[in-house]
Amino acid sequence: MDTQALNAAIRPTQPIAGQRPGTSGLRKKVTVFQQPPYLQNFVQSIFDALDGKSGQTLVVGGDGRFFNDQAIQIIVRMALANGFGRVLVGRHGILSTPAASCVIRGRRAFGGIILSASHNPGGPEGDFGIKYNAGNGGPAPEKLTDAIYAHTLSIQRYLTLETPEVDLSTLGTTAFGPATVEVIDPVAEYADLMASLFDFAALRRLLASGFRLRFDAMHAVTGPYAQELLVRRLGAPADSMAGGTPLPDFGGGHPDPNPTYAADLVQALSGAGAPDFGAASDGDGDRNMILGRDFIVTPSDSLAVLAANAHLVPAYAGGLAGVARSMPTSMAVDRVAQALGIPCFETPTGWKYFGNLLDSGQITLCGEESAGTGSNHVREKDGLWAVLFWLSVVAARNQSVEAIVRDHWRRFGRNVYSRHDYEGVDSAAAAGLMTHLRSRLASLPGQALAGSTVAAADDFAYTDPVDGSVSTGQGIRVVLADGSRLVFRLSGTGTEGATLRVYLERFEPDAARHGVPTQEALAPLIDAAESLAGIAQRTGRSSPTVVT
Ligand code: G16
Repeated sequence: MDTQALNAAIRPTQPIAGQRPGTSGLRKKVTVFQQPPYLQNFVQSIFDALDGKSGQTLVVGGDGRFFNDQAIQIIVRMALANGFGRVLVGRHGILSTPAASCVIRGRRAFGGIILSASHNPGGPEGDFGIKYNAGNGGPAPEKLTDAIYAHTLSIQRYLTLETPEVDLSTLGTTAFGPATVEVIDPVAEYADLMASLFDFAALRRLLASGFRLRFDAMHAVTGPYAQELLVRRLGAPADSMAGGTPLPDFGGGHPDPNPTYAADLVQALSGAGAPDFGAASDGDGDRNMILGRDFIVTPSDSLAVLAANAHLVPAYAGGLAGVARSMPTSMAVDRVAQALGIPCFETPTGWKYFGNLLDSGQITLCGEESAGTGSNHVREKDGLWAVLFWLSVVAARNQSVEAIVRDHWRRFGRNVYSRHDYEGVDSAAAAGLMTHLRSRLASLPGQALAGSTVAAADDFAYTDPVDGSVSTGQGIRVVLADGSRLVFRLSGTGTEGATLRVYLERFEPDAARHGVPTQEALAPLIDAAESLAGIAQRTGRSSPTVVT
């Protein structure tokens, strides 16, 4: 064990405007975080909002994007100066978001700081982000993020150590006075957790049978995790991996696993000679995309299929306590829950809203339309977990991805679903559009829309069933009598202007119509969204930036 002195110092500072955490922590351009004391102020505000941290363990890690290494150095020294007794850091400052959650829980840490802007681009001109996860391993609840924000408005000083950089390249422990910094293997504990959930022998047999997979890590954090799990432990050939080397700028790409930004993977899965299974994960490893040959699984369908097949996975063979989805996620999983006779909860967008339901044992699986699926094994959505789950279902059912989804639709009906994103919209125009929609809500019920009538329209509000906390203004929801839905909300994760998201959903019970192309099946709803919100006129956009 190396030993260094604990030379704490108090540095004066003052509030910086605009440090309000969004859907998933604070996200801004790298150039903003690089200007001292922007990062320092937010980190100190986190620590000031935490009671009882003295002598406790803090986990620190990030997705390896540009500025990750420098930010980690700043945070580790501040954590020590603020009285944490032990800081656990992934080697080179790397931890995927689900791995960080796994380590917080496994080591019974007080909490953790995760550095990532998720699926947003990286590099010197890209995005950066920071969030605090509590001792349950999950994103800080709204009460805590509100308290952190309040501290950013009154901060006057931050605490740090006057020490040289901490060596984060070597596994092991360094003492700083009474405290320690331990550099840990970022992959091992997470990989062991996965091995405890799934039947790895069955997965090895699948991969030895000639079944071919392609995993695209998009030059982001999951490269080493996928290498360990898919290649080393499960025996997939090394060339099953694409984008497996993590790069600080993600190779100039946009590490968002959707058909637009993972177009290479979609292409690789096309045609007769394509692999049987494709998957990708995002910047910090919590999102996933699943593909079969010539077939893309939508995230909402993925959640429903996993819930319907959970009994095939050892960790869930005993049954699911319940499931949950974010409000804009399609209602496909609701149908599965009904068939299984288990509760289905509808929460606001943001993984933090699943925390209490998972902690109280009311749900086992949960997911979101934004390419996130997860379970009670950690308190974050988990990209590689979803890949292993899907492979387990394929192995147990001995069917292709496409056959599994089509069978699912035949059994439960198909919730035809799409999200239209208008990115980089003028913020005032986007806010005006939402205000306009809110002003129309009361008059909508009973009106004819998209070949049906409006049954209900509201601005979604949620009361947490565990602690009673109320979250309002979570998105405009228009529900039609035929079960179709239109949802409008503004993204909480963008860093430039506003992103308007329009979510479109229509239930199709008739199997003969399950093959109708999605945008065609949704055309009346797409028109209705335009007529309700006046998107083109208010934003100047005649078509969405991204359609998923
Ligand atoms: C974050 C949250 C997710 C949420 C998503 C929504 O994802 O962790 O729970 O669904 O934001 O994003 P938006 O507000 O842009 O619709 P991530 O992967 O960015 O951390």
